[in-house]
Parts: sequence; C-alpha cells; structure tokens
Amino acid sequence: MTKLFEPTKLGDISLANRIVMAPLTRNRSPNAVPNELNVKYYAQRATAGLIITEATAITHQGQGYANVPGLYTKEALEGWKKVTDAVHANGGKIVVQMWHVGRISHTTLQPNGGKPVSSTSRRAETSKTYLVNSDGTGGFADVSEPRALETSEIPGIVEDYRKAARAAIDAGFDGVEIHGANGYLLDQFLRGNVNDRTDQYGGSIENRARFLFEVVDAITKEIGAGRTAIRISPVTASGDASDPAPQQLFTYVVEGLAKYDLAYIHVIEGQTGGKRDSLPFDYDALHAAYKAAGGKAGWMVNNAYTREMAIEAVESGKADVVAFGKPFISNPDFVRRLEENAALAQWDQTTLYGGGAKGYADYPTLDEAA
Ligand code: 8OZ
Repeated sequence: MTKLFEPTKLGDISLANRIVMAPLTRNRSPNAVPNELNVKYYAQRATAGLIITEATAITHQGQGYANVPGLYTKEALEGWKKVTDAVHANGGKIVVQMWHVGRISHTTLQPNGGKPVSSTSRRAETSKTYLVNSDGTGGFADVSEPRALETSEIPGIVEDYRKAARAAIDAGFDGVEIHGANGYLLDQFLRGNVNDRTDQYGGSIENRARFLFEVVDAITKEIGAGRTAIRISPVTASGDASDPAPQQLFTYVVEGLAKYDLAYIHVIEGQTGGKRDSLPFDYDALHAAYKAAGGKAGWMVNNAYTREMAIEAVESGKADVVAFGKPFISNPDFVRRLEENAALAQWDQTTLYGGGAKGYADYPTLDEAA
C-alpha cells in the first residue's frame, strides 16, 4: 500500500488521492468559451485527486494561442461553471490555471491587433504560437514582437489577476493556480536573460520577482491563500526563457512564497514535457529552502513521473502530491490504472492541439474498453 492513493489536503482543498491532473493546453474552446465537449472531457477525469485546468487567459491581452479558454467574459465564466459543476458532481476537485502569456502571442490574437506586452521589447526568437487559418485548419506561427510594459501599467495587470481570481471562485473553482512557469508573462519578469528593465521590476532578483509577489498578494487577499497556488519551472527554456542563476532565483521565490499559507507550490522538474535533467538544478534543496523558511503548502512535483517514482516521492517526503500530464489525456481513469498497475494507453500526438472529440473525449476507461 502507498500514501499515493490516500486522501490529503492542499490548503483549503481536500483531495481523495495525491494524483493530480496537470494543466494541458488543448485548443478546443473557440472564442475562449468552454463548451459541452470541454465539460465532458473534464468530467471524465474527475477521479484525479485534483484537476488543474488547461492554462486560461485572465484577459484578452493574456491570450496567445487560438481557441484557448479565458476567464474574462460572461460566456466563458458560464461555460466554466458547467465544467466545475460536472467535476464536482463526479466527486472531483478542480482549480483553474491563471494565464497571461506576455510576449508569447500574436498581434492577431490581441485587442485591436496590438503588440503583445512583456518585460522587454525583444521578441522570443525561437517561439511559436498556434493560430487557426481562415479555412479552419490550425498551424504554428512565429510570435510577434512585444512592447515593454510601462511601469505604470503593472498595477492594472495585478488588478486583472485579482478580478480573474474572484471570477474563478464565483464560477465554482476550488482554487486557482497562478501560471508562473514556461516562459509566460510572470516568468518573463523573473528571468534575467529576458527581463531587461531598468525600473523597480528589473535588475536584481528581488526586483524581477516583485511582479509575481504583487500578483500573489492581490489574489490571496481576494480569495484566501488556502485556495491559491502557483506553478514554476526553474529550468524550462520554453518561450526563450533562461536565467544566469536559476537556483538562486527560485530559492528567493519559494522563500518569499513561504510567507503565505498557499494551497500548494507546483514545481516542474527539468524541461516541461521533456527531459528531467535538461539543466542542472537541485529540486530537493529548493524544497528544503521552502520548508526552512517556514513554508507549509503542499509540494507538488511534475514531469515524466512513473508510478514507481510517484510512490517513492510521496513515501520519502520528496513531495506531497504528484501531477501527471499527458497520461491523463489518454487514460481518463488514470488513478484506477495506477492503483491496479494496469496498462496505460498511449496518447495520440497528432490530436493534442485543436480539433474535436477525437483524441480528446473519446479515450475509453478500462470498463469501457472491456
Ligand atoms: C503547450 C502548448 C501551448 C501552451 C505551457 C500553456 O507550456 C502551455 C502550453 C503548452 O504552460
């Protein structure tokens, strides 16, 4: 037996087990509005101890890809209410991942066709976004050149986060996960090789982390720390993000987060969706620094965990809960399969981004396949 299948609590959120569905971008919500197909997909996966939704834009300006959902229109929030109701009806818990893409966007996705905003006016040279062509087919395209945010604009974006967190709770979510990872807006401020500002939001680690802490502060005041979480990716190079001293940077970040009684800290180990050892980083030292600073939130780990690794992580205290991404796409009853050590279905790589039910809401459970 293992603790992996036993209940736990992350802040104010009670989980039936310690297996979490990681956020997964699927590009199946036209007009940024969650629809009946999305309801079905999430409801099918409600045996996860916790579902983290796909990254969800807090504002139109925070949009960076075609057909990803939002939190900023009445229609989107009504759509999400149907999702949260369906997940709760099936006994699950669900938090929304709050997203502002920053410079990983395209003018055609922005309000009035404007430039995406960032900590810098430099383009993410190797980054692609996903656009839908006029004939309805999808395709990847270079991201647009951003404009650097004025210092005076930052409080407005903090306010956007606060409002979106309130709207999320009103739409029935059990909490929110701030997307602080993978080269998006907050990470664009954190990273020394992206952030080239000379104001109080650039330069030192303390300055680069200021925006993130203002967002954490605003959201925890609005909805409570026990329903607020954050995801970080210390070495992920997505979005052309990198830093000269990630260990120092993220130690400062988690020590600051220790001052809040958050629901959980979600750490991607290695390159998101890729190699676990893509760059050197001591994740156990990061966890130890968090605890030494008085941090009490759940420690969530992610990236290419196997059943054995997950059992070992929760037994040893390396982590409190383990998030799994792509296996949850092709195994709606992933928790049961881990419990029974049953075979896992492989996901179809060609239907990850965009499309309809195929490769999305049509993967059978063990019972359905029998
Ligand atoms: C895959 C494709 C598009 C976006 C992330 C939100 O990496 C994403 C994402 C993943 O965090």
